[in-house]
Amino acid sequence: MKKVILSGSTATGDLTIGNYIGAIGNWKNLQTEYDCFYMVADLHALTVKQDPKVLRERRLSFFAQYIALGLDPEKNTLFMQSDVHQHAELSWVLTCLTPMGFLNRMTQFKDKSAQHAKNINAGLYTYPILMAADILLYRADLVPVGEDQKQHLELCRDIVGFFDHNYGEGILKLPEPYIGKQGARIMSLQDPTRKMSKSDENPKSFVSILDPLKKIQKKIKGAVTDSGSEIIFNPEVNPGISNLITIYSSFSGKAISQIEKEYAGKMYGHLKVDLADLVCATLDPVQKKYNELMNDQSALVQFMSAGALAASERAQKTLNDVYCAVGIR
Ligand code: ATP
Ligand code: LTN
Repeated sequence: MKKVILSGSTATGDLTIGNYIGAIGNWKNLQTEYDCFYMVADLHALTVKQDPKVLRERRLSFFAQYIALGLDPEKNTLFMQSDVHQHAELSWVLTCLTPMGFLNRMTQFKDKSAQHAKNINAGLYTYPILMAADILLYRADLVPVGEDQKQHLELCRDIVGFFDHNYGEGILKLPEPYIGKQGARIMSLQDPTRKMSKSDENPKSFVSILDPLKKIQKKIKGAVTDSGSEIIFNPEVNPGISNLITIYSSFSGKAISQIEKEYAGKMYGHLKVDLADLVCATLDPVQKKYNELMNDQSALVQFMSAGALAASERAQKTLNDVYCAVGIR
């Protein structure tokens, strides 16, 4: 039996090279060795204000972006979170087990509530519990995420502990994080001390995988770099150029030390030009594939319903066990 993997990305904005390097690139490498469930977290998107029309269109677009980035719907179960009603149901049971004190520690809540000061809704606060339900429904062994999600995964593990203590062990599976070795955290191109985020209000801070290639060139060449001039990886001292080196290393497969050697004595501008070309060359076929998929949406819709069916079958088994354990079946 293959081990089970579950992961997802929130349906906000368009996927960025940060999401690709920190998450989806790794997911792709796992698709033959593991039984993988990858979802578009559209329920999670509701924690921040959404235009219903835009969100409706983005659901399909996100699904197409997953496939265009190399997730094979024949090898993985790709699905939309809201198509599987069990997520919201398990989330409620777990909400009733989770102490508020645990949620108070979540640093992402602090960041996001500062960012969305006019809309600090309860969903933004309880969102890590929905994320725990996402994972636990599939009895996932491993959860590949970027470093920013490690704390949420710890909370998920704590919730399993509470559940075991109250209702007995073996009903929920304790998941492990799976953090890719390299480029786990890509930083904003405008403020390299903050992570690159697809919902950042400054579009110059991220490269979206669907950005026109000319725009990508501009964004990378306009990335904020440090006052020094040497191309040396040291995020504490040179966060800007170190971030570009990390991106270069992830897209080229070259070690950071190798890149430092190749650019010894060269200017920041040299690296930026080469990096912009490399990112464009990588994303060009992705964009072509994306356009193909969006031009024939019937295939997308078919993949989506097949994914929903397979996912809900597995999810329902766990939900039944949980409902029995807590006494409502
Ligand atoms: P949002 O701006 O809506 O919070 P996001 O860009 O932070 O979105 P998520 O949907 O929260 O992206 O995350 C999807 C996956 O991408 C997660 O596994 C997350 O760890 C990873 N990820 C997000 N941002 C980065 C980043 N800058 N570097 C590396 N990995 C990232
Ligand atoms: N919270 C995640 C997206 C997400 C997720 C998940 C990741 C939702 N549910 C389950 C892994 C497992 C984020 O990256 N913001």
